[in-house]
Amino acid sequence: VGSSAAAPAHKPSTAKNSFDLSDAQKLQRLEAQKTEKWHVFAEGEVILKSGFVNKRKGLFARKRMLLLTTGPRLIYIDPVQMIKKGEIPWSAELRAEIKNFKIFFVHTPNRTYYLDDPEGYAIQWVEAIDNMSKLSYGDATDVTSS
Ligand code: 4IP
Repeated sequence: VGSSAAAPAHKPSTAKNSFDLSDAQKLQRLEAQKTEKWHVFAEGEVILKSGFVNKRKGLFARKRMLLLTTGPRLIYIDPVQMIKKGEIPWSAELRAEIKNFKIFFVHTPNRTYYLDDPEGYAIQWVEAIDNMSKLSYGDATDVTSS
């Protein structure tokens, strides 16, 4: 595969937080993830956060496994049928909003996703999504490398 010769370029670590993985970390995490139940849905990406949420649409809510992966992507799965039901489309406009410890929203230009984490970790979801958004699209105040 050898392209640009020897120099094992001493790249400084550019990791800015736990979501900003180096290529080596990514490979390592992917390898470890292979045995996990949700790995097949991650489509080659590293799963950074996963958990059950109720996704409300209209009158009803559906229980889904939500995966935040590198990419970034937000994938939701029907955990009974074990099929991917969809994905929240990520863009620079995507915003997460906390309503209370269980309920959070993900705003996209065309739709707001109403999500509820029955275990009460909504804040962790919002922080994780915001982190990922900053890493991917900038607008970081405290995401400085040095
Ligand atoms: C469905 O309601 C589910 O909430 C779907 O979620 C949702 O699709 C459908 O919205 C909605 O009509 P019922 O199961 O009560 O019919 P899921 O795909 O997770 O099963 P998405 O994926 O878009 O939230 P529409 O508008 O997409 O059809």
